[in-house]
Parts: sequence; C-alpha cells; structure tokens
Amino acid sequence: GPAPEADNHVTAWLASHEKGFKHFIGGSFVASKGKDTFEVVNPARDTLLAKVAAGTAEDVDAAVKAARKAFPAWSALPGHERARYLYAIARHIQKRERFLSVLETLDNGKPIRESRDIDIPLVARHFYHHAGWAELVETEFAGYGPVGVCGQIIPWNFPLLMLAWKIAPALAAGNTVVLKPAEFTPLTALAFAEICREAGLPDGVVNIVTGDGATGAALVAHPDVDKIAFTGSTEVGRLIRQATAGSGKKLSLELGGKSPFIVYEDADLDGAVEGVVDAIWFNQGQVCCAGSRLLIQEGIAERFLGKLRRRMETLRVGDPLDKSVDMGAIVAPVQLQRIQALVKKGEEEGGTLWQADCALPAKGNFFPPSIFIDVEPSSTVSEVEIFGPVAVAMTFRTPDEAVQLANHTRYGLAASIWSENINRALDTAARMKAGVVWVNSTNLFDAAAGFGGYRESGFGREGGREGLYEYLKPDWEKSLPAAEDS
Ligand code: TXE
Repeated sequence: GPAPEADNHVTAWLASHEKGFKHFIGGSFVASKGKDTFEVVNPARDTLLAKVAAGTAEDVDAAVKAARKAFPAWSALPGHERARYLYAIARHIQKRERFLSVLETLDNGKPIRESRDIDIPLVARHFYHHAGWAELVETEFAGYGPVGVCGQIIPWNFPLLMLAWKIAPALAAGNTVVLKPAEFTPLTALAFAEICREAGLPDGVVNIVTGDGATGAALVAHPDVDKIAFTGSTEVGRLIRQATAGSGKKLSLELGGKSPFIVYEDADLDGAVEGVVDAIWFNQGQVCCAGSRLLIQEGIAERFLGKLRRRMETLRVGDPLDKSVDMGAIVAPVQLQRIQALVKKGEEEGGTLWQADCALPAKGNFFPPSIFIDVEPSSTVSEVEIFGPVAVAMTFRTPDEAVQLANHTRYGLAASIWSENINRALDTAARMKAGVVWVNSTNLFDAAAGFGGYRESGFGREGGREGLYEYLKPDWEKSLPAAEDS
C-alpha cells in the first residue's frame, strides 16, 4: 500500500524550526557561537529533516558553565524533590509518546512498531524507575553524593533511550549534565529539551549541545567536567579513555560487541528462531548487544538453519512508518557502505551468504536480512562488529566447545543461550565472559538491571543500583585537599 505520511504534529514542529535548531543551554534555546550547521536526513527517504547547530568549544563551555551554575541548588534538593521532576518528565514523555515515536522513526529509520512499542515506553520507564531512586538516594547511598557536572555522549541507534539511560540516573543522584546527541539523530534530544522546560526543570540542570565528534571531543577535554559517560564505538571509547587519563574525571564506557547466540540441540527451535529475529534483525542489527554470532549444536544445525532461512524470507523490509514493516532503514549511507564492505569481505574470505530475497525501496539506505553460514571463527565477519542485519553462523559439538567459541572475542557485552535443560543453560551462562546473559530470550532491557560489558565492550554499568554508583562519589573525597594546579 501507499507509504503513510508522518504525523502532522511532527511535520509542523519540524517546519517551525526550518531556520535551524539551536543548542539548549541554561534553560533556553541559544544560537551557536559558530556559524556551522549540519543537515539531519531521513534515512528511509533521503530527504532533509532539519538543520542543526554544530557545537563549538565555546558552546560547550557555555553549557558546562550553565551546568556548573545549576549544580549547587540541584544537588542540595532533597531527593524526593528531584524525584518530582523525574516523574514529571516521565509523564510528559508518555503524553508525547506518539510524537516522539514518529520523530524517532523519521530521524533514525527504525520501524515505527519498535519506536512506539519499545524505545519510547522504555524511555518513560527509565525516568519513572530513576524517580524512585531519587527518593531513596539519601538512605540507600548514605555516605555518597553526586559527582558534579557530567558530560554525556550518545550514539544514534537508540537516540532517546540512550539519552534516558544517561540523564535519568545522573539527575536522580543530584548531578547536572551536558549531553551531546549523535550527529545523525539529534532530533528527539531537542524535543526532550522542550520536555525539560514543560516539566519545569530548573535552568541548567540539563543542557544539550548538538554537533559531531569534534563537539564531543571538546566536551571530553573541558576541565570543569567531573565525569564522562560515553556509548559508541570502541575506537572512540579508546580516544576518550586516553583524553581523560590523569584528569581525575570519572569515566564509564559502553562500547561495541559481537555477542554469541548459542542454540543447543534440546532448544525449542521455533522459539530460538524468533530469538534470532530479535537478536540480529531488531533495529536492523544496529544494536551493541546484538546476537551476531549464531553458535548451533551440530546435530540440529541443518534443521535450525532451514527454519531460520524460511523465517528470514517472511521479514518485511521497507518504509519504517508502515506499521507492518519489520525492518527499516540503516541510519546513514556511511553505515550502509560499511555493512556492504564487510559483507563483500566475508564473501571474499569464502563465507556462504544467505540473503532474504526481498524487494528493497528504491530510495533510502536499506539492507536485507542476511546470514553467513560455514564461516571460520577467525574470519573478518566472525570477529568484527558489523552493526547491521548480518549474522554469522557456525556449529559446535559439546558445551565446552560452545563456551570456547562464545568467549573467542575481544568483546564481552552480552550472550544468549537456548536450551530446555535449565542445568545446561545455567552452567553455560556462568561461563560466559559477558556483562549480560539471557537464557531462552534476548535483547531484553530493563531500567532495574545493570547493563554493560567487559574487555573491549567497555566498563561501568547503566541501570539499577549499580548504574547509580556511576553518578555518585564517596563523601570522603570531598575532604581531600584540592589538586594543585600546575
Ligand atoms: O560511532 P562513534 P559511529 C559502533 C558500530 C558502528 C561504529 C561506527 O560498530 O558501526 O561504531 O559508528 C561521538 N570524542 N557503534 O562512527 O563515532 C559521536 O559524535 C568524543 C556501536 O557513529 O563512536 C557520537 O555522538 N565524542 C555503538 C558518538 O561519539 C566523539 C553505537 C558515537 O559515535 C568523538 C554506535 C570523539 N573523538 C556505534 N568522535 C554501541 N555500542 O551501541 C565521535 N564522537
């Protein structure tokens, strides 16, 4: 059928910002000190959505100053008063659920079914959950206080959800923030700035500066930032760790992954097939914890892959605003090219590529659901994070071999294990070198559970009690003599 059009409210909102979006600093939308802007494009239609300010080091400095100014009063509020603001933000998000879902889908290319049923409800849930922590912070974290001004840099795969993961715990613990959204997807963060105003959040508690890596680097380098929280590529995570070394800044990094998805021969195979759909085709595979390495026990490999191949053919790829679509667009041409180049490499290295035989829209950045079968564990596609809808499949014979293959990676973010034998599943789970392990499920997120990785997937946890510690420091640190400036 004809592609549905974007929601009228979203179209009107974008039109009202035709001249370009500004930064959100100190409670107001302020023009950039520089003249540069960048274009935000709808990846499914290749059309211009908005122009956004490219933040300069001066803009970052103004935002950090606003956050610093807001910090004493915000951190001095009783937790239950901060909680009221977080509850208000959560309610405003729910009120604008439809608006935010459509905007997210236009900006990112993810299916509206996902933004409407997963992303935006989880955003609201994250603020509600952390409102609860704000109420409890003095009693549950006695002897701890906020870190100060937090610089937060987020990626484009779950734009508003990653904002929520960063901002909600920071505010609950009494910090103020400067957040830089990803350059591909800044729009829901700017809508969130409006929500902060509607919720009556005091000026300067949340500041949003748009821009690319240079803006992010300026935030990381700013001397008056007390903590950096980053989600993105392992490469940039490494740069940030170097840039903050010796600075005294607190740091948490959530980076890439190449997570195993283990299917034992006693698994519910149909359930596991649906698991693979969620693991690698959800959000077009642009998920840090995507189950991108399928490890299948030899005895069922042929049957399982046969079922999976048939299921693959039924996935609908197309306009993400269409409610019946399972897979939307890849976020940007550069990411699509990256996926294409890695798939080509996989074929050159001798992998057998299965691709769903589906018609892709003529415009926009689309890639079909894909699997490499019979790949070597040491091939490029088995080792490198593709960050697209491409899984690799290999087989194993024994549980030991499954564990060894699963842990054969530089990463350590997540793992998913499928077996009807709970002893076997839990035994395997205990041996996974991964921050999150799912049994007979995958890609489940909850605000109450700490999420994060090991090794090249980064360190620090987001969500729940553990996540709060990333935004707290022990009170005795305050009594340390101030560092002498050289
Ligand atoms: O990520 P970047 P990119 C992985 C995934 C993907 C690849 C490249 O494999 O294919 O990274 O994506 C900001 N100092 N992931 O290039 O560059 C940038 O502006 C400070 C996994 O988009 O890491 C953006 O806001 N900040 C991942 C954010 O970092 C800098 C999600 C992420 O962009 C900076 C995204 C710098 N020097 C990509 N350079 C996940 N773990 O979920 C860039 N940025």
